[in-house]
Amino acid sequence: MSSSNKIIMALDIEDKDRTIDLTRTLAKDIFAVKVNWPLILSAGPGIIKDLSGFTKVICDFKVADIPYTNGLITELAERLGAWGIISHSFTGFESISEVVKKACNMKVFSVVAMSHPGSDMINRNADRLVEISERAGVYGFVAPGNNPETLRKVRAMSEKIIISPGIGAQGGDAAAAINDGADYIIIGRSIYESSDPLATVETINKQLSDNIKY
Ligand code: BMP
Repeated sequence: MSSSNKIIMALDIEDKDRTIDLTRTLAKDIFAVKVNWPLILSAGPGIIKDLSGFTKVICDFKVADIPYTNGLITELAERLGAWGIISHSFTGFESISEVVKKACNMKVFSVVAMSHPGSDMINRNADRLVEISERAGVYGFVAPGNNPETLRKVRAMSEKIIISPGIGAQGGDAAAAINDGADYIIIGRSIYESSDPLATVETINKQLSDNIKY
């Protein structure tokens, strides 16, 4: 539809054909798709290339290893055609730096806070994680769209792109997350489990254009 599309579609599904169909159908109304281990492990890594024919693909690999291994994972994701990659940052400056170094043209998003119950351990360190990620030169952050206080804190610390999960199935509201500082919202189940995913995306896009305050 337009470059103002703000939905990143989380494809945590295992059916390769359905994934391709969904992406083809939704591509013009979303910003990107996000692929995670359930899809990669069931459909195989070639799905990244398949989907990148329709839209941008963000590999949600939550990279969290020593710098050397992080570098290998990053190079492979780039070779498979990913537009972006999600890495953890709690592993430290050297580890996240290696992802940035090996990413070349890929955008690196660093997880600085999470959306699930029990994520307080990582969330209370969000400011340190933002600081090392900024220093490493990441493109943007992952911060929770269902936790306004933490999301606003991350937004106050940086002007970089923030992508926010936790919308719908995890209780967050799409427009509220954008108003709290997210640039894009990550949504999975409430779209792909709905009876009409395209109509659901169109409804969310309308809610966003009606309710975003700039
Ligand atoms: P759903 O809308 O179905 O809850 O999906 C959210 C997606 O965002 C999942 O792919 C999940 O792995 C991811 N995610 C999350 O839910 N919370 C986080 O803090 C970080 C994530 O990447």
